Amino acid sequence: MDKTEFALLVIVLGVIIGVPAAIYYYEYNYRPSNAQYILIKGVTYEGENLIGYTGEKGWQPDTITVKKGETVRLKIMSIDVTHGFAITGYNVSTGAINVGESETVEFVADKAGTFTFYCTVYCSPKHALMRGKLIVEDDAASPEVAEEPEHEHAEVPEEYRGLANPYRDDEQAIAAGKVIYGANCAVCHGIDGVGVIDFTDTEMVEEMNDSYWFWKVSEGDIEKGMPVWKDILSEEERWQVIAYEHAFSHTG
Ligand code: HEC
Ligand SMILES: [Cu+2]
Repeated sequence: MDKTEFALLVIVLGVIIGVPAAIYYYEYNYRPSNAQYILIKGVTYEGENLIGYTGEKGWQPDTITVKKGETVRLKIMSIDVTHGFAITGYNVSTGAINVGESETVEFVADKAGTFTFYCTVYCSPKHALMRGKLIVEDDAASPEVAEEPEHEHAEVPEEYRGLANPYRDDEQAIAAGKVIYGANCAVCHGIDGVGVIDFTDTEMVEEMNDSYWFWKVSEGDIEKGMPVWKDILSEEERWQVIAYEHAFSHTG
């Protein structure tokens, strides 16, 4: 092989290997994806073990806004301790994410509205505060239509009818309910009872009788993102937490 032949070979090989490599590199790193890409960092509120970290706590950012129909790609990163990420109303959940690691989830924002995202791993005593909002805007809808949908209360099924809360105004039970609420419910319903719905709204709360509360808390509402509690909380605990939730609309 003389010098010219060798040079030619190098060029040919360079093209054969280089072109696909360049295309792959471009596709992977630069090609404008039509997915809306958002990085969300999880930082626990009890950050004593966070040497050198001076940023904000909780989910960063804690509000994300996308357009209806858009493909959304979220990269969730645990900054300090293990967190998990899920969105109510959307079938999005990462499972546990170890410190310094990240998980990427992709979904199509096909439902307009405001959805709560929250931490699924107990990360500190303030775990319940680890939540944020996904706002899916619907450009097509007029402002009136985009307003909060009418909040309707479905009919209680037979097996849950005619129940009465044995602890309605029982101070001790309400105190016990407060603890249960903080650990299990506040993540979506808010420490102050204002979250996915407003438990301080007396009119709305009055529409729900004890049977209704007990049914909803026991069986949940998977469609809307309310978990099932009957296998997690005893009957007594469910009534206690209901007694506590009820107090939001009477003391506030
Ligand atoms: C993962 C988030 C999440 C958690 C945790 C959660 N809820 Fe809910 N809950 C929801 C959603 C979403 C709804 C439906 C809101 C709606 O009707 O628009 C709901 C609805 C309810 C309702 C019915 C309200 C109505 O008007 O129909 C009750 C009662 C309720 N939750 C109680 C609880 C209690 C008690 C706990 C804790 C044991 C709890 N929730 C924990 C998300 C959650
Ligand atoms: Cu957490």
